[in-house]
Amino acid sequence: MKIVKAEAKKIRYTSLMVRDGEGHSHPGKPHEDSVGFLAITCDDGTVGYAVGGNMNVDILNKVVCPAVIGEDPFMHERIWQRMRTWQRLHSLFSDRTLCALDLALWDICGKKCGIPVYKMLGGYRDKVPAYGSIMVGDDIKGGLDTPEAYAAYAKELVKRGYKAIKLHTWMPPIIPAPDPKMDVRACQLVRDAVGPDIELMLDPYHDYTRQQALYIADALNELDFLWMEEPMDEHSMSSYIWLTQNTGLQICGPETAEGKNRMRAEWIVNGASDIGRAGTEVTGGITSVMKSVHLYESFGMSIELHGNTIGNLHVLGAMGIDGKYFERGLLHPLLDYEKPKPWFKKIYDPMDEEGFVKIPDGPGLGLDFDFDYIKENIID
Ligand code: LLH
Ligand code: MG
Repeated sequence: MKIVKAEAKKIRYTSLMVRDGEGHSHPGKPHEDSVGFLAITCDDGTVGYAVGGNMNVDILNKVVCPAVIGEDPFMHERIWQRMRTWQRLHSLFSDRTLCALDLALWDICGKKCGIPVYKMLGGYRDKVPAYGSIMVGDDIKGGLDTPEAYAAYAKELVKRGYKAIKLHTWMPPIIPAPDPKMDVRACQLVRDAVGPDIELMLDPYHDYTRQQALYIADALNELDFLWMEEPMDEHSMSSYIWLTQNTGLQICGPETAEGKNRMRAEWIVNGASDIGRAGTEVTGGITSVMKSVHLYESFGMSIELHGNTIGNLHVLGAMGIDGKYFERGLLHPLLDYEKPKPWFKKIYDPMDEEGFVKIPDGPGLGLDFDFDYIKENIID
């Protein structure tokens, strides 16, 4: 089996999300936007797809797609390793772009074998509990503008079936300066609103000082939070070692630090977090996350995956270690998470009333595309 065609394009759509100056997403006025779409075709007609995830369409078409023509998609590890080394000098070739290639290749392999990707990886479970991941705070009336607004929304999420909730709190430019006290107040009110049986986590401003991070961690420990993630710049591993040693709260990470499984190995041997973290978009696809999963397992650690990606769902279905949750979100009172993006016929992560998401049962990634929409809205 050989790859005969590989091409990335963009799909036009109406977005309801805007990004602030620091890149955080919030609800906004409807406007035209586009999303990347990669299709890889084999000589027997099997096609693998990846969509979104901030893939760089230009790098895919100039660097990646020409390199995979003629390759056997089942020699997947070889392709991934080769592309990984190419990232060094192709400075715009991000892990998110590598992830798009990786997903399309896994999709092909699963489709060819007629089974879902999580079973190709070695299946462990067919559903996973989800947590509601609340969007970064804002200044929108009826949105997430106050600690009280978080508490009211958290109550709604519990009614919807969530057994665990994570807050992302306020960050510049929404507020002039990050505010640890406001973060703790929101966490306190959410704990009061949902009671002791809901698991809670916090992902605050990502550039606090050690003292600010410790103040929040100790307060959250009193509130019986499960973990805090990325309260400081992850390039300072020493700061994470210091925080992990000084607080009783579990620290989860690294999330955005570059270096895939190798950076995670450094964090493990240095004791820089209690819970590991990786994700298909931030660490270069399913292939990469599985390496981290096995790494954490070998050190007796659990790992929590970043983001609501289709790839993460399949990895979660193949994880025999304690990686408890699928991150469902980002959720916001003014947005309808249950509505599929226009290029899909249905969402891939519907959640039942008990708070579980079923792993799509394929074949391949099991994505249900609306090809009529895609055809009409593809940008050539
Ligand atoms: O900063 C943000 O907008 C969020 O933290 C976002 O990156 C989110 O995906 C995250 O970190 N989840 O864990
Ligand atoms: Mg995070």
